[in-house]
Amino acid sequence: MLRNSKLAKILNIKYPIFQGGMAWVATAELAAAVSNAGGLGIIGSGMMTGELVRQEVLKVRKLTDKPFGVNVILLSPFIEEVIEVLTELRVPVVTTGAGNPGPFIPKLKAAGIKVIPVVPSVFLAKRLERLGVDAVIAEGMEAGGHIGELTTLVLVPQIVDAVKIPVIAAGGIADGRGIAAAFALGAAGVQLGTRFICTEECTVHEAYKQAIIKAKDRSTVVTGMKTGHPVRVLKNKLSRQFLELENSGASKEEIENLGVGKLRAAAQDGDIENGSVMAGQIAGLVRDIKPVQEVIEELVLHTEQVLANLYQQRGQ
Ligand code: TUI
Repeated sequence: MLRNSKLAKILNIKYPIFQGGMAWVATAELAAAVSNAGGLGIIGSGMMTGELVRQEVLKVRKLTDKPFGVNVILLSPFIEEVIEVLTELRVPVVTTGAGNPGPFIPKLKAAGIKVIPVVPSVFLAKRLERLGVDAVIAEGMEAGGHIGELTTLVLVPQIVDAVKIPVIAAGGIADGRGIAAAFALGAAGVQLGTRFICTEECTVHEAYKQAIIKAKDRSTVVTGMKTGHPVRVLKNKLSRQFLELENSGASKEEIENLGVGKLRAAAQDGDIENGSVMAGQIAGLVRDIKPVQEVIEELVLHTEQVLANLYQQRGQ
């Protein structure tokens, strides 16, 4: 499954393991390390300008000759110019988040780019399949950052049944058990975010990594439920301020303003009390910081062990 994956073959990678394209966190260094280790490294372009995205793509190309991806956030004010740059540079894969990428699909496909959007529902998965995307990432609300409503366990099999293109499972996966479970649900691959933050090659501030290492099962919370932009973060002073403001009946604008610049504060400056420390519910399972290559090798071996044990335990 991991070693003879059809999806991996289509993408010209070794294992169908994607690294989530996390804004401010997934830089060229992390993406290149994941691609060099046989997965699909993905640059998180977040709210970058076209020019900054160009520099990051040129950097990743210096660090690896393997395929890589760039994630774009459809809420970005620079989305048009970013798509322009990615088309010009003919990056191998574009993943999308936080919206419907429909209008950009023809342009990206015409440049020979594989388009793989994150979808939070069966409806959007079917619609984007009709528009010609190559695969979809079904991301459950266990994930960190901007999320949908459904959990991975219910979302993945429903999307698998609704489309013919490959489905990549995301949200709540950080080890071989999670990967084996995703395959059991019919996924062709997996995407992990939180696990890859705690790697040596990830350039995020050390305090951000330590906050994830310290996290337990109930350490995350969802803010922004009332603004229509729900975001999962580690509980801290900022998340408490968010929830207070939301419960006080403040306007959408006031609530959104509280978030401005806060991901950068956490990721770059290491302000893990007043910054937005986006992480998934699986943070409690992440206990160490290791080189990317070790993480990927361990994931592959662990998945194979879990699957083999499942067969041996038949009849239990
Ligand atoms: O996109 C993510 N995770 C993110 S985006 C993000 S935004 C950001 N915030 C502050 C600074 C920098 C960046 C943080 N984390 N995950 C993928 C994802 N996409 N989750 C949910 C969705 C989604 C939601 C609605 C995808 C499509 C969608 O469509 C609605 C529609 O318009 O049909």
